[in-house]
Amino acid sequence: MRSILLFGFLVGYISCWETFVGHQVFEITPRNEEEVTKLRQLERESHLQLDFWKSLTIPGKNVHVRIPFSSLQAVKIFLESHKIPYSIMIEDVQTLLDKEKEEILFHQTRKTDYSFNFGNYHNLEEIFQQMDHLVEQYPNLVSKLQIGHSFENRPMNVLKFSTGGKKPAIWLDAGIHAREWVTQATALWTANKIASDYEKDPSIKSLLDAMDIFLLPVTNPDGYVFSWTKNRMWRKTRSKVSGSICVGVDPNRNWDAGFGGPGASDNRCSDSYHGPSANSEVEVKSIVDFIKSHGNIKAFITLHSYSQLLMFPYGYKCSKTKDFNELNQVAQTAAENVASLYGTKYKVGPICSVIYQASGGSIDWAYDYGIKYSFAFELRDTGRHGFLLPASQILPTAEETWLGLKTIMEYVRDHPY
Ligand code: INF
Ligand code: ZN
Repeated sequence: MRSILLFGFLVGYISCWETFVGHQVFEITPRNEEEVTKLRQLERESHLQLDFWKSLTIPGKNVHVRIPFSSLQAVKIFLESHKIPYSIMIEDVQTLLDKEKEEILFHQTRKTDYSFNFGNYHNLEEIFQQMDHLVEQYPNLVSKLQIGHSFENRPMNVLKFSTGGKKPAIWLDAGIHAREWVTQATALWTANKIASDYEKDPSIKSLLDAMDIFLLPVTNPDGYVFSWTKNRMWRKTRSKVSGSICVGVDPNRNWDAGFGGPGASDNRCSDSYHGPSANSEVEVKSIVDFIKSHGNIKAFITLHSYSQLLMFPYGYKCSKTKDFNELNQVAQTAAENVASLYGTKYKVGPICSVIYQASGGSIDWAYDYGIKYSFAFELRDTGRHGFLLPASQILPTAEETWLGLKTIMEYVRDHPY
């Protein structure tokens, strides 16, 4: 065991690949306010380098936290001495990473001609190639537009689905958080679904008769590349400011909606750092500018993972929106339709009550800007694999998610405002 660990560290060190050998993910459920307070103390110990996959909120709600090998003893002793119950959800994160890599390679070597395997994970270059390929295959329906560029100058490539003319439109984005790989994969599958089934599926035809769809599969391209090449657990952008050793801003805390309020961090090293100012991230600014200049976006849908949730505003405050009843009804129906395929259960509600108060989120900005139908999905799973969802689950995830997306889009089509 020891030599394996040592080997892992060395390989990681030499290749400058972040290694996760011996890292475990704990599920912890604080039972009362004291235990929550104790866990808040633990969270503040930055030297432990804890990565909260699922944040600490209130008593009774579970927390998922990735713990580096070197902090395991300290965390166990802390939890046990305060009698806070926990269980090990993932025994060794690196084992899951190795499996993921193996699965990617396995699918690649079985490839014969040019075919794109939507049931596998793909790097940024492959995703961009496939987007171009879709435009070539379906030139009358699909086009590509670049709405801006990332901090490291990668294009923000959007697919536009339109039968012509300028119609009211749906915005759909994925991968604002780099490590949530099933979202970029689901977005790409969805793009292919819309394009390839347009002729044979009357429900898609009827959607596109009334509306255009804009789809951004990789909202955070720099982070995505980084998650493929250096650190699989990367979440933020890759923007740098002078005077800090820490890189990146949480792009889902950077929107101009309660910016800098509760549920965002002003610590540059935090994974939920809100950034120096609203829209400081060029990726966020590009989308905001695009939405404003389009002027007729009727729905704003964003894909995250994991937790199986379908949420609507608000996150920056915990009061209900005036559209609560309608949004809740739409989301409930969408969630039922998601579950109808494989039984995957989603929880539905406003961000603040379903997860936690979180400021600067995209759908809050969209809603306050006037886009009534603003929703955030958190796709599979509920923690068994977390961000490291096996590639074998991409297709079922995308298929069931499509049923939810379609529910929302059809509702928007039938309820013009
Ligand atoms: N979760 C939330 C986050 O950004 C989801 C969320 C959505 C918060 C919308 C606020 C607004 O922290 C994740 N997990 O990123 O995927
Ligand atoms: Zn996310």
